[in-house]
Amino acid sequence: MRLRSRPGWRIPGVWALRHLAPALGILVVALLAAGCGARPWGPRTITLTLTPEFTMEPREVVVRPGETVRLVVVNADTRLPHQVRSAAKLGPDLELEPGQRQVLDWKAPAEPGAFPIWCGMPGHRKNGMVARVVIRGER
Ligand SMILES: [Cu+2]
Repeated sequence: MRLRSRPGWRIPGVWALRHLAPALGILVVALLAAGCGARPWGPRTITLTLTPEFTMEPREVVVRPGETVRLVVVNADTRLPHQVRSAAKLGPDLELEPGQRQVLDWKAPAEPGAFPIWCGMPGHRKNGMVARVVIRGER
């Protein structure tokens, strides 16, 4: 008696569907995920987190000259208020209550440069509550 393969496996179209559909699904998901990072309809979002360990995360924020970004500042400390201060040219000073979150659309200066930002609460800057905003790249 001859062994017969299952009918579905003989038809190339069905084979292709069975084998390629999952791969296509992954590709579509990957493209969608990538698309979310570079939304053409709004500024990209940068999250700056103020931590109970007296740090700012990330330590460095890189933006293009004149770029507008949606800045989400999160005070992840549930006990203490923290601040984000900088040279006046960079932007407004912020103060966040414990657990508070502020969202602002912020436009980077037009000239390249590097600016420190820090928490102005007594002793916090000295304890490492600092970061750097770097403006570089194409306008
Ligand atoms: Cu602080």
